[in-house]
Amino acid sequence: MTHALLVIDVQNDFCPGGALAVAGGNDIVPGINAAMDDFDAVILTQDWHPAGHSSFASSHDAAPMSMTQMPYGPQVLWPDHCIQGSPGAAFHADLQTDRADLIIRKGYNPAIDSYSAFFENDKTTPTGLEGYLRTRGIDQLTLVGLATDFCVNYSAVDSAKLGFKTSVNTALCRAIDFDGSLDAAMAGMQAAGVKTGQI
Ligand code: VGL
Ligand code: ZN
Repeated sequence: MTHALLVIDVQNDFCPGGALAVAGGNDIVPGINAAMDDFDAVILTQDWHPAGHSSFASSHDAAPMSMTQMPYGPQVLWPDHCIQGSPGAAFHADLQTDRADLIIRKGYNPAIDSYSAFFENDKTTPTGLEGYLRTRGIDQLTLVGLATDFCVNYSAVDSAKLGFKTSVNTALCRAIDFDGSLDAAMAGMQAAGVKTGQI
């Protein structure tokens, strides 16, 4: 098997002090760096929104963390975060980015959010990651990063659905844990056949 480490959204805005800070988001960086040597390939994702993105509460005159209905389904409205080229969108300064074979950006479509590294939130528009993995012969993925209950969860479920052998190392993830989202994410990943735990 060819096994890749998929590092989800370890960016300043998801770390303490950032616009959408995940508690302890920075704590996982040394462990992720150390894990990189254990894999055949290392891939990083980067949440990468244009200013005024449709997932931002500020674009709807709504409160951050409220819900809205998009043409593709319900959507959480987030604080402005990971705006293309901003310091908040940059990777955490200590993350070893030189080791990455591929950096894949997502969320750049103004009208559609993209939690998953594989598909935008309409669940049909591909990012291209699947093709990259298949043409490289990668058939196994371990996911780490931020946030467990959103981008890690959606990416892991899509990965398993696409037939990749998929695990999430929860020791190297941190969650937003908003309105029961972490429990729902853990159950959803397990139901999709994702192996979860301190692996
Ligand atoms: C994420 C909310 C909005 C994530 C990205 O990386 O989990 N969450 N954009
Ligand atoms: Zn985002």
